[in-house]
Formats: sequence, structure tokens, C-alpha cells
Amino acid sequence: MNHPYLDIHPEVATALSENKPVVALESTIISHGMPYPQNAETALKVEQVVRDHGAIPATIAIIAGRLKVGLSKDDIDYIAKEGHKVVKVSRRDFAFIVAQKVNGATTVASTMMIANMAGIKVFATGGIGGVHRGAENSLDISADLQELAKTSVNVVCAGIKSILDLGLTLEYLETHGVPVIGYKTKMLPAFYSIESDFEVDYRLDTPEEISEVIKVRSELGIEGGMVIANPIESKYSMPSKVINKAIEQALREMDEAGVKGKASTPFLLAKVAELTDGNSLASNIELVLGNARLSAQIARSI
Ligand code: PSU
Ligand code: MN
Repeated sequence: MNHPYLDIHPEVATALSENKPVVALESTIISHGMPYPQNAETALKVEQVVRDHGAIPATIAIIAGRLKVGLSKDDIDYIAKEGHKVVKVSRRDFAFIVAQKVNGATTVASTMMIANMAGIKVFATGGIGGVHRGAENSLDISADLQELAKTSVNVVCAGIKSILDLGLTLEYLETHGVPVIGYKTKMLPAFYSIESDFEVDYRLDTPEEISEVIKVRSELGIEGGMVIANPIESKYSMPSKVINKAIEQALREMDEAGVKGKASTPFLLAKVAELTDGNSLASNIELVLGNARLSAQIARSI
């Protein structure tokens, strides 16, 4: 699709025009989700996994105000090194970063917006934003959820991270008509861990079944995306006791430090990694790779 602000990488543009499978990837996970150099290494590995499974990767970011769909290795390395110096861009921030012609790392919400402009239907990430614990007071609810309600891009993630309130996130998604599919599972995966106390709406066992629902939704004219929850491979899953203990402490430290708003998720991810001696980061990397694989398979099946 042509748009005055959009720069689609030639390889991605060719794939889209030939109806070949393309998988969108976000950039906040690079700048704010992981430390350097693991962030750059993971971003490149994720692209390779998408290729190995027969699709073209399109990592999305805003560079000097241009909406980039498909980044070069240098672009990825730049965002990875700059880290928090790159602005974390959600729907609210989007137009400002473009107007000011600066760099922005796209969250799930803004990556969906740009993927949709480019005509990409499948998007792989680690975790989506959600309803934060304590949201009944803070009202901290990620813009990712509203984006899923209105933008027709399907997001493969590792379930709902337990730094969030899983139950409230599921309720919010239901209210806004966003289905949560469990890939080969009826239990909602909790990001670092395959298990939680919640269930997904529908269990589907093959990429073909998922792409069939994507097709039917589109034919029915149902707007919005779906959450495809793909559990982390069990050998990398962290015991929920261990991870939840780290999360509880990270939440306490966040309160003490007075961190809130868009700084919350990056703070919690880094703190949990520190408290688990890097084990959560290792799991985080593996689950993203798993999501890249499933996304490529779904994109091919569409
Ligand atoms: N969860 C992760 N890693 C991440 C994010 C979430 O495990 O990097 C990022 C994604 O870009 C997501 C964003 O869209 O955090 C959500 O931030 P917020 O809650 O401020 O909307
Ligand atoms: Mn928030």
C-alpha cells in the first residue's frame, strides 16, 4: 500500500505484492524490552526464524519520522544501542514522532497500526500490554488492548504476562470483542510460564485452523485483531512460584521508585530479569523465537 509516510523495504513490498507471507515485528521489545546486546541479537534471530519458516520478516519502527516496514541490520542495531533514548511510541504518541521527524520504537499498538497500513495481517511479539495489577486505582490499561479491538492485525504472543492482571485483561478483551486463542492449549499461558489460573477462549491446534478463523472474520467484516497465545516451550518455562515471587518484588520496587505510566512495563521487565539472575531474559528470548515460528506458519497458511 502506498502512503506518503510509509517506507516499505523492497523485499517486503515484493512479498506483499506477490501475496507471499509476511510477518510484522515490533521495535519497543528491542529498545525497551531487553538490554543490549541481547536485544539486537534476538531481533536478528527472530527475523531469521521467520525466514527459516518460509515468511518475510518486517520489523517496524519510526526512523526520522518515516514509518519503516522492514529494517536493515544497521537500523536494528541502532535502535538496540539507543535503547531508552528512542521514544516508546504508542497510538497517543504516533503523530508527534512523525511530525517531529524523530526516531520511535513501536509498541504492539503502533506496530499494528503501521502493519495495517502496509497490509500485513500477522504480527509476532513477546508479550502484549494489558490491564495492570492495581488498575482499579491507577487505570493503567495498555493502549494495545484498544488497538486489538479496532485494527485487523493478529498478534502472536506468549499469553499475558503476570506483571499484569490476567483476569482483568481477559475481561477487557472480551468486552471489546477480542478473542484469545490458545495454541495447543486451553490454559492461558503467562508469558515466562506455560501455566496460569485462567483459560483461553478457544483452543486451536494448527496454524491452518487459526488462519481459517482470520479469513472468516475478514469475510464477516469483523474488525479488530485476535490474540494468539503460544505457550513458551516447556523446557524454557519458568516455575510460576519463582517468577511470581520476582514479579511481586518488582512491583513493590516499582511503587517505591514511583515509576508509572509508559515506564512501568520496561521497568518491570528489567527488574524481573535482574531478580531472576537473567533467567527471565533467557525465557523471554526463547518465547519470542517460538512466536516468530508460529507467526510464519500462520502467515503462510493465509
Ligand atoms: N511486554 C514484554 N516486552 C515488551 C513489551 C511488553 O514482555 O517489550 C512492550 C510492547 O511493545 C508492548 C508495550 O506493546 O510494552 C506495552 O507497553 P504499555 O503497557 O505502556 O502500553
Ligand atoms: Mn500503561
